[in-house]
Amino acid sequence: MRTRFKSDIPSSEITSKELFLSRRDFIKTAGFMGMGALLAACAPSGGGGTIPANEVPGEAGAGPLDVLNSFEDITNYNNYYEFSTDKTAVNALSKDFVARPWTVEVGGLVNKPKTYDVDELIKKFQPEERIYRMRCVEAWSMVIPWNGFSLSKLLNEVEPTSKAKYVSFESLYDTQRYPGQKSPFYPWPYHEGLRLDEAMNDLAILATGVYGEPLPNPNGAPIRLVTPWKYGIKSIKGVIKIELVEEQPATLWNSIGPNEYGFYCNVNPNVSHPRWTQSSERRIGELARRPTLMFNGYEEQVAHLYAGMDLKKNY
Ligand SMILES: Nc1nc2c(c(=O)[nH]1)N[C@H]1C(S)=C(S)[C@@H](COP(=O)(O)O)O[C@H]1N2
Ligand SMILES: [Mo]
Repeated sequence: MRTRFKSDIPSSEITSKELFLSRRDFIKTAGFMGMGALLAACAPSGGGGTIPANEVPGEAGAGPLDVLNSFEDITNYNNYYEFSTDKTAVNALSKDFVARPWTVEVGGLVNKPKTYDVDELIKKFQPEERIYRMRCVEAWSMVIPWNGFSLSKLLNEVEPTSKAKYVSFESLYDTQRYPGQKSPFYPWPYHEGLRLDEAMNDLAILATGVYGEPLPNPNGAPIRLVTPWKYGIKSIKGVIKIELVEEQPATLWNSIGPNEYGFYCNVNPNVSHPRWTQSSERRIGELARRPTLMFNGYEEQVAHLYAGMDLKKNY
């Protein structure tokens, strides 16, 4: 079990020694919990969720406590339409998916385009642990200990040209391996996009693992994007292609429902989805709803990216 830990919460945000110490305790516990969750494969759902992950100082000083979700939670309640639109069916339907060999093509407006084998990426960029909140646009959330590396490391390697303004991501298209891609209702393959400065923010990672295990099939094996300040929709799974482009790229959800899903998809409790509120959420494993935080609680790290923008228009 790995012991290295890199938190998404910078030490500058840690407001007291007490909080720092509780986080240090958590760091030790996290490794243990990871192991426990993996060994206790038949633990009830939510069984891993008893250890405080981190306390995020909110506007009033302290937000609600975050608790790490169990491996079972994280791999049994998944949006992955390539397999199914039923979140509880994805695990079983993805059981036989073979995620290797797998290549990721990185190109477009770059000086050094290259197609990487996924294991080459893992070796080269040395995934670290990143514990992030994941907030789905459907208003449920989890806390997930990813293993991954900053997307910026890969982008720097291929050297975007001065013309590159956006990053476009594409998932695998393979109707033999993804039964859900037989559905004519979605413009496959799944595609997503970020502005280049968003993509370069250190919080944006390519995840290749969960709880120190290779990325499970329901979570987008072998490699997926994670942008924790945005709705989960943006965190595209099963990535095969990353392209630097000049114009804002189309995204699957924006092309299906432009009035419901914008390009940005930043978590924003003040901007409702046309059909439901985004001001609160259901954390998997908890009974009461909790308030949704601006930028999912990562305001300090990302708010500057949107300075001067009307976040109601650019939803
Ligand atoms: N390729 C692909 N990526 C995807 C999706 C999908 O259906 N296909 N669903 C998205 C949505 S809506 C969410 S909430 C997250 C869920 O990630 P998780 O199952 O690892 O929690 O994946 C995102 N990435
Ligand atoms: Mo989602």
